Amino acid sequence: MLKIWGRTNSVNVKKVMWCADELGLQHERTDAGLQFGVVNEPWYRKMNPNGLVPTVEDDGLVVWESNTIVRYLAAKHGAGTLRPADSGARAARKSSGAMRQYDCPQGGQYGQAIPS
Ligand SMILES: N[C@@H](CCC(=O)N[C@@H](CS)C(=O)NCC(=O)O)C(=O)O
Repeated sequence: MLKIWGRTNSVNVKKVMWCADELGLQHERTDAGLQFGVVNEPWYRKMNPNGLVPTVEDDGLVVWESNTIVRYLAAKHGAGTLRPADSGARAARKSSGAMRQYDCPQGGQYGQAIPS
């Protein structure tokens, strides 16, 4: 089952939860970040070296950076819905910024490469 780490009052975590719900994916979420801690635990830092939320684990694959997670889930589960079959429509969606990143002010960013 898809595992999500992150507190629900984080917009970046909400984005991933929205995506999982839209795709009808069963998932298990664990509070992490701010008052919940967790993000500075060595095992968490091994998954997400930025020490931020969200992070997900899916069948052994760890993915972090909310937009990367959304693109990964859409690519895996969203054919014809969140991932349009037509490459032109996909390009238009990217151009529109529909999945544009929301960066929290404290966020240090560097991403992972997941083919779209
Ligand atoms: N670019 C990152 C930003 C992640 C980020 O800044 N997350 C914030 C919450 S919105 C965070 O982890 N803050 C520290 C904390 O909650 O402990 C992403 O999109 O995932």
